Amino acid sequence: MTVPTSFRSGLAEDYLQLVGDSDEYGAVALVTELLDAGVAPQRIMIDLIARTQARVGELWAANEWSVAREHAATAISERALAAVAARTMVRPSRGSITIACVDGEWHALPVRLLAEMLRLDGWRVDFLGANVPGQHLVTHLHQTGPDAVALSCMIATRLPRAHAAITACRAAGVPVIAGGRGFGPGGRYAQHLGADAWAAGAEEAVQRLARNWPPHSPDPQLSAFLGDEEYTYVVRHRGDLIGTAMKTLAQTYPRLREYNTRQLDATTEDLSHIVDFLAAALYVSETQIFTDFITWTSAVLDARGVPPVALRVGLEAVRSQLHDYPTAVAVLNAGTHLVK
Ligand code: B12
Repeated sequence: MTVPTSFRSGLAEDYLQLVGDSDEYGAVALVTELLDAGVAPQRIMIDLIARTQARVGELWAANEWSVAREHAATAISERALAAVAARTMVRPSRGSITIACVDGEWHALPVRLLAEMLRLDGWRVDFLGANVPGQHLVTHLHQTGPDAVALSCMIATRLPRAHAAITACRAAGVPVIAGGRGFGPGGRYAQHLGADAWAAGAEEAVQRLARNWPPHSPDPQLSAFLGDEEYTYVVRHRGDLIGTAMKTLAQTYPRLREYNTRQLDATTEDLSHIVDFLAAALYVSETQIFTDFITWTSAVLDARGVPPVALRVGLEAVRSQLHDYPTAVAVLNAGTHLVK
């Protein structure tokens, strides 16, 4: 049998088409054929399934695929991943690792992929999935005593919860490896929040955990600003900030009065994201959390035909309520400058 070193041309497009057409059997058959042809399961997971998911995200962001189509494609990729995993059992030869998404984090597929990659490398994996509340995670760690915990945060708004979970895991004596794009470029915020290690993706995590684990980490150098007064104010008044901003928008952005219920709901969600990303930026003292979010939101709104002025007045409607909070105002200003 010849072992292909790369996929045939057009394979990625075929797989994208299958998940986009909700063809679950076709997608499972395709990955099974690849395994039968001798392709390494790791390559199928990383180069086909993960890469396609990134493409699905781009298609959703560009408004070419609906949310429903993205959900269906993701559900099929979960099945394809499960099919690969079911056919590649490995006897555990390393320690045990608990894998979880932090509280409020719903991106379970990236960590499912991480789990399967670590299993293939000989780890005994305890996979807890999406949205694991910190105190339940710690109770579980006390009951099971793993050698490591892998925490995922894909959206920066979950960083305060990630910090609580990291702190609690370390206090329970279990070292933490963090990952997911929520931890910022190069995992900068993971270090800031006290994680013992960080990895960009599953392959790097496999390597990182295979050597030098448990790590010898000094006490983390936490920022003095974590959870300061401004952060506390924004979080405590989240509902009021969003509600008042909606009322202000009705005055300052006349088009809002013609919005249907769906558009009004979407606007409320956008304002919620503004407040939540602002809170995360204040928590970690990193304006970039907010400016990255504004860059991303601008592109998403643009693809949906929403003019930049709508985002600008939304930002102003939040800022006008925060006069007494100079850091919050500075962060909002940095975001507003990016809206063309
Ligand atoms: C599917 C999906 C969803 C699904 C998730 C379902 C599921 N079962 O996972 C649902 C519908 C729930 C969802 C919701 C949202 N999503 Co979403 N989602 C995606 C999508 C399309 C694919 C995710 C995926 O499977 N990726 C495949 C994996 C393999 O990608 P990966 O990141 O390379 O994974 C590696 C690393 O992240 C790393 N890693 C991850 N965790 C960990 C942990 C450790 C310890 C380590 C070491 C490594 C590690 O290892 C992984 C494997 O190599 C992405 C697009 C994308 N590019 O990923 C958007 C995306 C992540 N989502 C996004 C957004 C905005 C959201 C929402 C806020 C949307 C909304 N308006 O509600 C919500 C937030 C929900 C929440 N609070 O968690 C944005 C994030 C943008 C940003 N600002 O950062 C993205 C990038 C889409 C986009 N192009 O804009 N989403």
